[in-house]
Amino acid sequence: MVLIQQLLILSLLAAAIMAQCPAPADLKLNSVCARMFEDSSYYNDKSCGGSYLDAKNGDDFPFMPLGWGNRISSMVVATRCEIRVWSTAAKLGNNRLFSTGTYYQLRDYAQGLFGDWNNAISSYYCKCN
Ligand SMILES: [Ca+2]
Repeated sequence: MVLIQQLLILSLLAAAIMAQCPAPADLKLNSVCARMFEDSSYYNDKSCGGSYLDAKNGDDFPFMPLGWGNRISSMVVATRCEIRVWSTAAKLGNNRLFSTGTYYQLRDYAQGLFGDWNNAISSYYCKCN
């Protein structure tokens, strides 16, 4: 019985280590509105890779921080927060609101008729309640 419990704990630990995307509640605890990652993966537990950019509550960026334009591929939005993103700088082009949750692959989210949101975010506004 003890052995089974230990194995269970070990496998839970392994799962926690493998899962790269932070939990929306953990971001909230750290005063992050949304965490945006440069990479994604078709394996959910390998998504949220590469460098990341944190948006704080109230962050309003019509122009992306240097080097971040058209680069974000996965994202986690904190509990009771939401982020609106635009496909063109200066809040032009298409826009979409992402509410609390984990977005493993932004390529899965349609933008306009034929596009998606992978490597497409060019402006953002993040806010929490
Ligand atoms: Ca990318």
